[in-house]
Amino acid sequence: MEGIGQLAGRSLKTFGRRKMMPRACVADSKRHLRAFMSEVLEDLGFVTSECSGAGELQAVLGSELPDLILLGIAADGIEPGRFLEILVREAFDGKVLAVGARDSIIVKAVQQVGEEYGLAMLPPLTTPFAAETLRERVAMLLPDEPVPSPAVHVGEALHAGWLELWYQSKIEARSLVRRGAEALVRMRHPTWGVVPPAYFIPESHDPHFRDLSEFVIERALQDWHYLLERQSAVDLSINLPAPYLREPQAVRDLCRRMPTHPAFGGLTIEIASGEAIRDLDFLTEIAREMRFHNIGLSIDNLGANWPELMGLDKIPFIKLKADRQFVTGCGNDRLKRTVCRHIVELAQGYGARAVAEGVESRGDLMAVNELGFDLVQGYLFGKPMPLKKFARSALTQTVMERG
Ligand code: G
Ligand code: MN
Repeated sequence: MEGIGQLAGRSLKTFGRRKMMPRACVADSKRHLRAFMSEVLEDLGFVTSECSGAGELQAVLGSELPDLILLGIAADGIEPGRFLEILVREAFDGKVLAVGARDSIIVKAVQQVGEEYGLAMLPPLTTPFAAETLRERVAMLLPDEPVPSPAVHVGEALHAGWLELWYQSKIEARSLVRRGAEALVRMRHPTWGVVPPAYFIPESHDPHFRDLSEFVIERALQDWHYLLERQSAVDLSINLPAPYLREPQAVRDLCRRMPTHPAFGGLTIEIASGEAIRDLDFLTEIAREMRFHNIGLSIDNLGANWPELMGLDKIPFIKLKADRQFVTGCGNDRLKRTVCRHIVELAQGYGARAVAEGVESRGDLMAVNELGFDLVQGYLFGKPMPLKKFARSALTQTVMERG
């Protein structure tokens, strides 16, 4: 066991098993390079900050406490000599990763001087590099266990502006053309990094429950305009709890807020299957008004509870989405396939579209195509990603090679 004396000398952030997300500071004089490297590091699980020159370094070291500094090196970039001196003077005890051209003399010099100064220089990363190479280089800084659940209050997150919507494409099963995207709420917490909603969705009696739903609606509409400007109109789906729609004025407000822009193709509201089935009559009541405003309801995560939708005159949903538990791996699992088949049949019977979520492999895609799903969604086509990245990726990539 370690004695108190030894502990006292260590900073809390490195004590014992890592309890926090690692932090990285991306130092480069060019803004677009900083943005790119930050994005890669955030995908790896870092909380990032940026620094555009030696002059900012001291402040960043003091406020951000980075574990890693990515130092972009170019002839016309940051003055690496001054930069290293500041790191030494401030007794920086994290790692330094120099990034630069393969045969660059400056990169070699930085490496050598950094080592002589006693800084923990990682082997330099030469450009162009693959994200995987960067991951290997910084692997020792990543937590080896999933981050423990942060008790973050959603009210605090809303107030601090930590919430954002991430987007995952919805793809037409047969043509593999993108047909829309689902907006998923994420928290970008300054300590914990990106936190999925399981950790912060409030209980329905929590007063912030309503605020969170309103945030999702408001942001999705903002983002719709952003995507329209950057690339094209994207039909968005958002997730809302059924009890929110029962709030006075909620449905009317929602209808009133729909864009009047001619490119607006409609909004889908996904409602968790348990809630949706419990509230079927009410949803049927509001579905009509919503249809007039180009809002469609979808049942989300439908699974073994599919029989509860049998034998009805009609359902208020334009889409039925199969839970990924029954989609991922359904190619070689008859039970999963049976559930999926029933969901597709239900959808067809009610004139709704069947959506398969959790398509992770080509095998899954083949299976859901065979089953007759209309739309697919899943890691095979991309994980949910921040708005800007989503806007860029949709511009540069075709969804998948056809064939
Ligand atoms: O509950 P809802 O269906 O709205 O949430 C979708 C969640 O499923 C998102 O958090 C998303 O990250 C996750 N997801 C989407 N596609 C896949 C996939 O292919 N595999 C897995 N494991 N998760 C997925
Ligand atoms: Mn959903």
